[in-house]
Amino acid sequence: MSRNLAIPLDHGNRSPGRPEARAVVALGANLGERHATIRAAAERIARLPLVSDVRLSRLFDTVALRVDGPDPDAPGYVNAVALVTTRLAPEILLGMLHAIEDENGRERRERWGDRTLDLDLIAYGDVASDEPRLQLPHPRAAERLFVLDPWLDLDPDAELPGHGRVADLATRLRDRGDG
Ligand code: PH2
Ligand code: MG
Ligand code: MG
Repeated sequence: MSRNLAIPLDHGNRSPGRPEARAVVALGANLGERHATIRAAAERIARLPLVSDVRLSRLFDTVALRVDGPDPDAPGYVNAVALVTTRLAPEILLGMLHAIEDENGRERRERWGDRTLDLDLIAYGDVASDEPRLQLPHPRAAERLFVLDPWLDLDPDAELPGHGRVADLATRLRDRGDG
């Protein structure tokens, strides 16, 4: 007769855990092989454990935004957004995004300096967090057309939790000649 073991037999993707959530990740690069880096990063995210789906937007060419404003003389960015379906907790997902930045030779010297790869967690479901290490939604996303435009490319009905429709935010920034 077999005994019932108290050890769960399946630690894999089907084990009960957190429900799937939809995370929004912004990708940016202004050094190196920017397009290839962005595409490879999206594929890398898709291979993370507990990530079941990744949809990557088109790639957008954007002018570098520096601390003191847009700088057309700085190396231009390629920006994109990925919609990620995952059961990773947001802080774990964020840690893995930082690890992928590091794999791509990301250096952290100067705020808003040039970078081979930047991966920002813009939203995770409706989660709101003020923790310094996990700010959700991303505090500056509503002000950045280089995040909102690729997001709209994937999902014209997207909403940024606490800020309303992404399409309306983008229209307001454009009317202001900003973003
Ligand atoms: N990211 C920054 C600073 N400036 N400018 C553009 N165009 N795109 C970015 O992704 C970007 C930026 C800090 O993360
Ligand atoms: Mg960023
Ligand atoms: Mg970043």
